[in-house]
Amino acid sequence: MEIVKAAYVFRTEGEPILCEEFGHGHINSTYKITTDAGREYVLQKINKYVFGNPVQLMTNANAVTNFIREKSGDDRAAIHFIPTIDACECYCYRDEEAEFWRMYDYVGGFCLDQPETDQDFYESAVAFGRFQHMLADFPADTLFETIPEFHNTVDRFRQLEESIQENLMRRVKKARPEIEFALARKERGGTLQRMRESGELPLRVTHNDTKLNNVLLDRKTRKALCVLDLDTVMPGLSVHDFGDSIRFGAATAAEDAKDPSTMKLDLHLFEVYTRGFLEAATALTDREVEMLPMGAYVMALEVGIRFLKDYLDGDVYFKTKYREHNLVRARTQLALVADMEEKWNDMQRIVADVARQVRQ
Ligand code: GN1
Ligand code: MG
Repeated sequence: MEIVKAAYVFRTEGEPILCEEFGHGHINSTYKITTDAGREYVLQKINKYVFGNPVQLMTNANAVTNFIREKSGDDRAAIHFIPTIDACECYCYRDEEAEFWRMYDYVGGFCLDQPETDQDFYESAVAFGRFQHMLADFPADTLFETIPEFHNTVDRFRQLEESIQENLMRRVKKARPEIEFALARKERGGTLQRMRESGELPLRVTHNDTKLNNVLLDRKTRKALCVLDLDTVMPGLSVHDFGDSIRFGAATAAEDAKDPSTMKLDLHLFEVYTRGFLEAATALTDREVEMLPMGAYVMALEVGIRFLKDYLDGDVYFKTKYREHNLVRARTQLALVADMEEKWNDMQRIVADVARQVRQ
């Protein structure tokens, strides 16, 4: 494809000669740029609709990556943003259409949508657990809230109800079973938000998009190199970070699998992840550990209702490939919620057992 113009405003080593679409995130547009010096970079256009303030987003991302690199003394422990030619302080470029771009080093490695082996998933748990651990003494209150109320599930339900009322696209009828299923779980869905407000769960620096495909793995060793996608780094709850990983990676089907009956929680992978996460994130409180299963449950429910709301609104937030894509995603995610309800006692037992083995 033609080289995206923004590729030329960053201080790359060599001139851009190749531009390819890259990855399959739902939010930003991503390209891989190769230069005549043989260097490779990732170039991204930040989605303005989702992120109202890209400068704040980049300020967070820079602060966190610098902190991790300095603390670990390991240059590869976090991604490197590339400065712009005009040396913008926040390492981003605003083009004439007021679109924001950023670039970072492509360090090789690969990301997985589904774990191929237990070890892959374990590695991602260690990566996100380590992220949590490394940032335990980062001043969380200095970070911007890039998407206000991002994991406020109580507010997510309010927004869903608003969309049902508006019924903008006349899609409510079609989504009736999913709507009923979701609304019946509104009270339980608010559990963590209430614990956050009461201070029962501490505020942490969280990643907020801890899917397996946001962990970069080394091609040879398959060990975690670093975590990617720092757009949603903000103050939040550790159990949300844990939960997002589970709902995505310990699931037996893809997020948009068309047959919801194929979507289950894999208890074995749940245990694998719990182990890696608790081994690395040693500073969690007992209450946080106890609420890990609730983190998984609430995250599946929350993303389920976000897909559902977006379907009702006419697919304005998540990129879709076909008309019912968001409804399919919602249905499949809610099937995972139902399966977690079946497996609730097992989830709690596993967390308690692993915690006993790992935490002294
Ligand atoms: C979005 O674009 P991606 O896949 O990194 C979304 C997440 C959802 C996810 C669902 C900023 O992430 O919250 O869990 O889709 N990111 C944002 O697949 O809304
Ligand atoms: Mg993301």
